[in-house]
Amino acid sequence: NNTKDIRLLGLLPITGKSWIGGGATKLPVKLALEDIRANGSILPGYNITYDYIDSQCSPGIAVYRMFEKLHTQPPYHMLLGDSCSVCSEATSQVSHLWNLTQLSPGSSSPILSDRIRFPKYYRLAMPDQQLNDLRIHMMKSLFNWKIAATLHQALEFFSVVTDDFVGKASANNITLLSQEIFMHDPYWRVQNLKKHDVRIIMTALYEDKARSVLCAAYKVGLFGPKIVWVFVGWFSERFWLISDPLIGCTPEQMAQAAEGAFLTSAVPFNPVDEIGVGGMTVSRFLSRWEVHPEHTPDMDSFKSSMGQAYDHIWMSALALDCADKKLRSIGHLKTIGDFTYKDSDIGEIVFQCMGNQSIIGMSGRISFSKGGADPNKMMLLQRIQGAKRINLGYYRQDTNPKIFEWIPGALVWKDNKIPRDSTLVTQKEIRIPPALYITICVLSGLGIIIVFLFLSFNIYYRNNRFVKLSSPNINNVLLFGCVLCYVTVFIRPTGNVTSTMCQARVVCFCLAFTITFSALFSKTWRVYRIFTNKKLLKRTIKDIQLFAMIAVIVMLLTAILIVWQIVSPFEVERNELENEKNVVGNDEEVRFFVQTCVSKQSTYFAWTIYIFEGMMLSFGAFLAWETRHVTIEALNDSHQIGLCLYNVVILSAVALTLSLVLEDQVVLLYGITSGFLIFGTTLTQLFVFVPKVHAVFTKVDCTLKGMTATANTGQGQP
Ligand code: ABU
Repeated sequence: NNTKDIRLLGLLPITGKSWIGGGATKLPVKLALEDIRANGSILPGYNITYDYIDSQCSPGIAVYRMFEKLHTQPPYHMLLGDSCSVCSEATSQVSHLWNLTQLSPGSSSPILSDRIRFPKYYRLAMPDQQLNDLRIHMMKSLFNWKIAATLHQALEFFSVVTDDFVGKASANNITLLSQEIFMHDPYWRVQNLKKHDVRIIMTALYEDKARSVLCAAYKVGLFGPKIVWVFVGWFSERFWLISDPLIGCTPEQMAQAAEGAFLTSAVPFNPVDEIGVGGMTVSRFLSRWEVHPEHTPDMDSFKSSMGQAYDHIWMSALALDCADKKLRSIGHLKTIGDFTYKDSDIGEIVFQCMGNQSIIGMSGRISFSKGGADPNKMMLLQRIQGAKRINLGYYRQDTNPKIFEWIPGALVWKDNKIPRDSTLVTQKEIRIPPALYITICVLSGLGIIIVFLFLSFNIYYRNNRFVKLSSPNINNVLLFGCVLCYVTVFIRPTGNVTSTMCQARVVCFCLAFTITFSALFSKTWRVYRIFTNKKLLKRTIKDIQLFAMIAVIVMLLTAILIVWQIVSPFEVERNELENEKNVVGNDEEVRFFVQTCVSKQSTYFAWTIYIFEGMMLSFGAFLAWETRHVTIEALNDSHQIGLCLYNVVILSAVALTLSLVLEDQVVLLYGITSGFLIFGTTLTQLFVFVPKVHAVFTKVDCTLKGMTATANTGQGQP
């Protein structure tokens, strides 16, 4: 028996954590070997055999066990595997030193395309960075998502995939809110994603880490219909339900966290129902696999790897057959069966033959582009819906432009709502409600009518002795101040405000207050001057002097206001109201803001005005106190001034306190301050004018004869 063995060595991740589909690939390998042997035309005169090691998806173990095998005789003719990229990377950096060609059925790390680092390496899997095209298409064209985040395991494999996504995202105007990397426990990275309020998360990791991520997502609350996790589709069929006591989540919790996640992968089987190697269609292949006595239900978890596993045996047999024929055709002293690890020329021929293979496999049409094995495959989009993986559609790279073909009715959103890439925030300005504004304006208007009634009274009875004695001209100035007070409330503090309106409101109010009280106090000053200085009893203090006094006070105030607006003019500022949010509908939020008047130095100038007005009020209080015994009712307003002061101090104190407490409640604040202003102004004019009206209509005697004039000068009675 001269039959020589053609020996294939498989590197299978059978046990371990990251990906353990190697065991399940033994059955399609067996089917392929049977079919090749039965074919008869491939490697005639040779007996093709397959041996394997369990790499445990661990680079160290893969290299160690491969070395052990390669140091035993007879030599292997080709290395097959690993299906874990980390093992493929480690082994294929050295396997070429044995002059071995290495073919992996399932490694998908992009870096494996590097011919300098991995000189004799081929793979049937599409590199994962190509899946980014589908992910970008899904975001941009399918769901109109423009904001995402990335999370990847700290391995070169996943860093390169993520870098590729970052570049493509940037080119497509997709904003990445956060890019998280983790080595062992992803909890804090997931927590960080939650803090960034991300919705769409592109992951690049092994499936054991995917479980840790989903468990962390459950713990931090980053799951549910608003959250979209995107994983690779080469994970085992129900990867999220595989129990792992180390991660600390129940299957129910994992199911909740995984629900709605998307999965992207290359299409695992030939989408065309055509006869391929082995003389079978995909459906025939799958039915053979399913009914095989060695088939077990747990193999179904890795069904998507079965086509590639079958095909890679065929590819290796065909490449070795090609090399054997080539050796014979060039009259080489050796055949493929005589290969030793020192035969670099034979190794190179095998490598070239592999690169030239082209088959219709169970996983699709396979051929290697120049320089690598990166087939352009159709891609599959899946989603976890109802705790099952559902195929949603295919991304066709063979069309120009590339298109996505939906499987009708497959995609079912919760409540028929597509999740958003971020909360849809609508900004709404808080304005004074028309009803409140109109009410305030009507009340203010009524106040102005009262002002005009008192003005008419003053004019009509200007020759009445009582009215004459009460300084009607100064009273008219006071009434003018009251009108300005009423006008102030017409200028709204929020809603389409301009800096001019801001200025107008402050100027109007300050002038109103100053004119009203300076007019009131100027009259009292006249009484004070007359009754505290006996020489003046025979002299009159003319109205013009009082006007001058009012003018000086008003000019001083005006000077402060002018300097204020020069140094630090009012600007309209938009204030977001953090506590005022309304969550509505499908992840929509209404955030409220107010437009308010601000001046950077307002504290200093406001306090200057408070002190100025305070001094004026204090002086007025002093005059009222000093003239309290002057009982000429027509002449002396000291009692009314007392009431006005009491009124204004109480109202101002309450208004100031409320304005601090209700800083954000602009509407309430406007209502209260306007109410106080109208109330205070009305009371002031009523206090001042009602006694006069009453005196005129009841004909009070106001001749000097009937009067007692005493003033507390501190020197006893006059
Ligand atoms: N067949 C699973 C792919 C995983 C990897 O490339 O490591």
